[in-house]
Amino acid sequence: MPSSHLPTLGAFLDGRVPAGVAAIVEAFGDASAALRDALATAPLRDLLGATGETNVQEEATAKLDQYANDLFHRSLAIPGVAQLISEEDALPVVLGGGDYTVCFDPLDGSSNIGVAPVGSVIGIYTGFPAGPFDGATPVTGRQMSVAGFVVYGLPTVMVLATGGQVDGFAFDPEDRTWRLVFPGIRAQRAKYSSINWMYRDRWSPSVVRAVDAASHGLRGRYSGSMVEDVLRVLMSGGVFLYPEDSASPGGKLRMLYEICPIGLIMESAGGAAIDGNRAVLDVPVTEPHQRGPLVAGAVEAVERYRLAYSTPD
Ligand code: AFP
Repeated sequence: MPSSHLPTLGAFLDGRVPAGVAAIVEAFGDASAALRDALATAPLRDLLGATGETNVQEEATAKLDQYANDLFHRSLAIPGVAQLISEEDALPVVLGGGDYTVCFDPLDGSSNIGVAPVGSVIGIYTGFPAGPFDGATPVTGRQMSVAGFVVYGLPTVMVLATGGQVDGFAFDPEDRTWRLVFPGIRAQRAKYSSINWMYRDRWSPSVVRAVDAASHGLRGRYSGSMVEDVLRVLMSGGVFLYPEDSASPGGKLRMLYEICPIGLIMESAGGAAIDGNRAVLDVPVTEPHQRGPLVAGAVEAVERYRLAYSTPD
């Protein structure tokens, strides 16, 4: 059955966000659709494996990381975009005048390429100082007007936070459109806890206490792709946790293009997202690749984490 009865992404955005923002979201949608095709045929197109290079995060760059980064750069370099900040680039790429700074993770969950769903994440910010972002003037996630992520699963789903609301779209390969399929997503009561339990011996006593409190009575699910776990948290109820640990004392995930977009989506869906104490959207960011802890999901589970985390040892 054709999906033509369902609103398209363009129709949904029309009048809901400024035209400049709508153009960026549509460009993100187009690049994601093209990446979906590349992922679906990667073994046939010699797109699996590593490039032999490492990125600014000192991670081995997968061929698809590079492919995705080039694709998003080409698609997002449009009028109105002042600069692009990508997980794969050491420095922000300044494009010129414009109101928007677009931060993105072109391929989230690289360790799952070819074996499990991966994704892409975007945050559209306003009010960044001119020129390449160097943190002289801190920014926060509250400066985002739109945040979104795509999960390249079956179906391929895009989740968007616009104007304090969260909606889900599915990609229709027949007419290559994004269609509104999950309007007004609301965070549910927690059922699942998503965390890498293998790191337990790296956690401080307060993190151990807080993780146990947040996860109490929940079932475990962890994929290694933040976007897949967060989609489950949104659609089925739960909490996603990546706390600081002895290997990543400041946290592993990155603020501008992982943590803050998830924070805006979770808060807009009636959930919560903290760094252990405060909302991640209130954390000052002073570096393009600043890292931080993240606990995001159902309010009751996040609150259990915060209370246990702040209880003295
Ligand atoms: P990669 O994109 O480098 O694979 O990292 C994925 C990620 O940022 C996030 O998507 C996962 O939730 C998390 O890292 C997985 O990290 P661990 O392998 O340390 O559990």
